Amino acid sequence: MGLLEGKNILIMGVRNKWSIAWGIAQAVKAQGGNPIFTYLGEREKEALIKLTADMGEVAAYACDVTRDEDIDKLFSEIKERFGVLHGLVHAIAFAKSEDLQDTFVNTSRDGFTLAMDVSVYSLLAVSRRAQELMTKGGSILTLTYGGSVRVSPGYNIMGVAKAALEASVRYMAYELGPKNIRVNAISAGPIKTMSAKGVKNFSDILEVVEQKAPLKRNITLEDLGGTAVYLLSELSSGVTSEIVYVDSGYHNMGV
Ligand code: NAD
Ligand code: IMJ
Repeated sequence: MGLLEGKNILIMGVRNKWSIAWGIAQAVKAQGGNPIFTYLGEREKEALIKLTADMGEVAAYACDVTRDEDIDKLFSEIKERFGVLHGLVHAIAFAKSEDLQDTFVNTSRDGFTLAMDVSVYSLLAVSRRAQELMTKGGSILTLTYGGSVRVSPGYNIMGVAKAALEASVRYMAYELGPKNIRVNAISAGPIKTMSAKGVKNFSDILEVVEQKAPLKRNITLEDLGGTAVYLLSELSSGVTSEIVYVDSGYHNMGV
């Protein structure tokens, strides 16, 4: 028996085979869970079809989280087809690339709003609908980065967005706890995905982790998948409002 046998788990944020959401989806599937996917646009749809080719029949829905109509449609389709939802994985973030290059103080009002909308508000927007379908309790999981609590040069507005995301996890955990819906975040160490592409000196960052972190290596999609399964399953039944670091222990090091 798998740890997620018979559980319907909505996974938002698969873009390609390097995506953290894809690593989590594979781990969910391996534990007998039923992943339900969303994708952003046609390009992502193609990639998702290829990736899930050997998973048998999988449900996949288009959803741009900046559009309320997309989110409403998604949850009415899930309600009709599956009835109950047990888990939700939110692995979505976006900021304008110029806001990840220029200095933080120069962030435009537009750029600030967009990053907060896609990377933070979307968690509330989808969780509000998801809770209605989590009639047997549930587990909501999002992805954050240590740039929320320490300065990671260039992370800029995303650091501020992740701080707001982590605070949102705590407020939502408090509000949804009475319904036995848990809300947690994984704070992942740096990992080479499309969202890390173009980050200045990313390979230097990976090297620093390898040298300094207790585990002396970078994290993998399998590391993230394992912790995600734990947080989505009954193994973590007493855990909510937590920011769980999966970063080889890097965040606990001093000089
Ligand atoms: P990724 O690029 O594979 O995933 C990001 C996803 O966000 C993509 O699937 C993209 O389609 C989706 N997205 C962007 N705008 C959207 C919108 N408007 N509506 C719906 N979906 C939208 O990169 P990833 O690294 O797997 O990122 C997943 C999460 O992990 C993000 O929250 C990221 O901040 C977080 N994270 C990444 C790292 C890292 O080093 N890669 C570290 C810690 C946390
Ligand atoms: C992103 C920017 C700057 C420094 C960074 C990152 N470091 C790491 C990341 C050190 C690890 C990756 N990360 C944790 C993210 O959350 C990335 C989010 C992101 C990335 C892009 C790149 C392309 C784009 N918009 C983006 N929006 C959000 O146009």
